[in-house]
Amino acid sequence: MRKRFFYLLLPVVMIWCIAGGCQPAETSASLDHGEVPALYEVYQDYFPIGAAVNSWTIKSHKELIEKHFNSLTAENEMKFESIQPSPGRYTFDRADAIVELAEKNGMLVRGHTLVWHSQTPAWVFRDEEGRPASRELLLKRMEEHITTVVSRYRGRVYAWDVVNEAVADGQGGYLRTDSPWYRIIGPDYIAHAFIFAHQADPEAKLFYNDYSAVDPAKSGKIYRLLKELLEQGVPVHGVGIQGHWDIDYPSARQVEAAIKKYASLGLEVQITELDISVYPWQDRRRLQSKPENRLEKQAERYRELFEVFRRNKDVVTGVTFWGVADDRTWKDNFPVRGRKDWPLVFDEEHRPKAAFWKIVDF
Ligand code: HAH
Repeated sequence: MRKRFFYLLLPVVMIWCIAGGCQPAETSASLDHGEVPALYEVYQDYFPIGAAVNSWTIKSHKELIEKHFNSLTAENEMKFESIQPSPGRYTFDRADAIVELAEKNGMLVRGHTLVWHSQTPAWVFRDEEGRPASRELLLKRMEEHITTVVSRYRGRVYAWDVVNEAVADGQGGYLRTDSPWYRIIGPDYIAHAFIFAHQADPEAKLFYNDYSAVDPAKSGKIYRLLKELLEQGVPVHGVGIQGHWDIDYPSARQVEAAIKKYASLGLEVQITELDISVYPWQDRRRLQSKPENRLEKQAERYRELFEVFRRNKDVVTGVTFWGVADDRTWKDNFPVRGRKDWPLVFDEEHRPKAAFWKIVDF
């Protein structure tokens, strides 16, 4: 009886197969490459591979996160406004959930970020009467915040972006003067932040993190800042090059030059927020559908950049993507609100993109 059923079904299956039904799904990944390797395993001999995650993606992108990454950064959940929204009220739940996911999977955690001009509540910079806080008050708040947060994650967060984006953009002066930290405390707020963090966790690696960190003008200023901090004996161990780049910019040579320049100070270098937009920076237009030609170009950019990272593995101690997959990325709102972008190496269906294969086939 069972045998007869088999013979009846056989021609049906054969016709279905000839018609293409038993071919693997039409993704470039499974057509060209078969098994998808775990990204972090491919880079085992180079550096940890990280992703920025948030309270939603640790659920919606759990499978990808657990398979491909061995380092996590909280996209927003460890920022000042998330952790201490009002004076003395610390809300660690969402940050804890990310750290717990990492620990469950034996992943590293990068802490992001302790002192930044953005995503910091207004109360931080005001006194009880609503007047601008004094230098003393703000330093006290900085110390308390850093001590509380860094101590809580001592031994669990291995590296901190202690200060984020303190240097002025290309045309501007040296340090960013529109930061309330700078305006109220003065330029030594940066050194203080590192010292407080080091006291709270002497084992943690402490980073200065910034964007445009491979531009000649800005990298000169970042280099100067780091050199001055080191000369003053401030505990700074590395520089985070954010890596919010695009299909035209910057060149691989420029990236390599900046890595070598920072490393010449004896610092570690990490790429902390990597994504490659399909839109050149000046371009504010919207693409309505997925731009296949630009995705090819993007894949090529990823290839040449990872070649640089691998070649400099003695100083490059981590590469983190700013997101997991193209269905959910901050670039969908930056710099043009509501404009779709496709900056990562996994697509909207969580499948590996051409860019993924370019960085694993070497
Ligand atoms: C980064 N800034 C921040 O470090 C990160 O915390 C945030 O989630 C996204 C990007 C990049 C940046 C910006 O916020 C504003 C202007 C230029 C670059």
